[in-house]
Amino acid sequence: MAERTFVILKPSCVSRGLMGEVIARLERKGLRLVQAKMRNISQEEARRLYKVHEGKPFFNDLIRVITSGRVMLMVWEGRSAVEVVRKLIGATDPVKAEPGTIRGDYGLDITDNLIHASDSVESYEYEHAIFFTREELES
Ligand code: FUP
Repeated sequence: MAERTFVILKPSCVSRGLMGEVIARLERKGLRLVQAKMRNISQEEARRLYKVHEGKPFFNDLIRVITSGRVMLMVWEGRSAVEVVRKLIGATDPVKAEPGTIRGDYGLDITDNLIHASDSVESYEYEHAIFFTREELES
């Protein structure tokens, strides 16, 4: 099975009408969208997702941003999907992200940086299981 990665289009990406743009970029690269759903994330889910950032100065802002509206939860598949999607989204801080990357082209705020993507296969395993059941991800 090709590698999979977990992606969230954050509330600002949805409300600014950038979903199609982002999905098109991942599709054009050759990645396959395995599953997607739109809904709000609960406080509890957000705290599980960002557990590694607990106690950091930006943690509360991060939870506020990700729970502030509907998000698009997605699983993508393809060769080295984790690394490829991280490259396409760009550096965490949109000011530092290269032009041509998603954050580099559409963002300015470091916390509200449009998109989340797993940074390793281990992160994918942990993150996707918060939001998707095994049945939902059967090919
Ligand atoms: P990334 O994997 O690129 O999303 O970045 P991190 O895992 O380092 O951070 C997770 C989220 O925390 C980022 F999407 C935005 C937020 N963050 C800040 O708000 N300030 C920081 O200095 C670092 C991260």
